[in-house]
Amino acid sequence: KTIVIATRNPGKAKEFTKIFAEKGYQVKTLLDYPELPDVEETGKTFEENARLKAETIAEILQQPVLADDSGLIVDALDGRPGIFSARFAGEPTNNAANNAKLLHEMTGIPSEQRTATFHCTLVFAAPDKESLVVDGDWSGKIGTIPRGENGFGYDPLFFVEEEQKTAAELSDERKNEISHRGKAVAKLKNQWENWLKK
Ligand code: ITT
Ligand code: NA
Repeated sequence: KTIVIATRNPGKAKEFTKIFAEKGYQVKTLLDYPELPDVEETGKTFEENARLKAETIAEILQQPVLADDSGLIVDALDGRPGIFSARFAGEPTNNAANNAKLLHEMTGIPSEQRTATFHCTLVFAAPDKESLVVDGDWSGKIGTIPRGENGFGYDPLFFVEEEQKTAAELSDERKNEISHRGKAVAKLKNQWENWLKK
C-alpha cells in the first residue's frame, strides 16, 4: 500500500507523512520518481494548482496521490505572494531570496498592518475517483527579522501571536497542531480512508 505525495518540497512532505505511515501505508514523494514530468502550476487558485499536481500524477502512476498547494497571503501586499509564494523571488525556489524580498517589500509597514495568512489546500486524487479536497488557514504577522531554525520557507518571518514565537521557533509537533497544513491534515484524517475504500 503506497501513497505518493506529489511534491518535491521535503519540508512539506515531512509534515504529512506521519498520518499515512501510522496506518501502514508507505509514503513516497516525487523525489522517488525522478522520471516523472514537472507539473506546471498554471492554475489561478491554490485548489486548481493542487488538483493539477495530484490528478496529473495519479493518472500517470495509476495510484493514489496527495498534493499540497500552499502559500503566504500578506494583507499589506494585496495578498501577494499568494499562489506565487514558492517563486516570489524567481525560479527555482530560493527560500533565502524569498524571505529577503518579503522583508524588503514590508519595509516601513507598522506592526498592526503586517497581518498575513498561511493557506494550504490538499487534493487527494486516485484513479476513477472524484478527488477529495480540504484546506486550512493560519493567521500571523510578518516579523522584521528572521527568527528560528525549524520548519521551512517563510516560517522564520511568520510570527504567531498566541505563541509569541515565529513558526520556525515552534517544535515540529506544535506547528503541526496549529498550522494551515495541520488543520487541513486534520480534516483529511477523518475522511481519506473511507474515501479511498469507496
Ligand atoms: P511542490 O509544488 O513541489 O509541492 P512548492 O514549494 O513549489 O513544492 P507550492 O507551489 O505550494 O510548493 O509553494 C508553497 C510555498 O509557500 C513554499 O515554497 C513556501 O515558500 C511557502 N509555504 C507553504 N507552506 C509553508 C509553511 O508551512 N511554512 C513556511 N512556508 C510555507
Ligand atoms: Na504553487
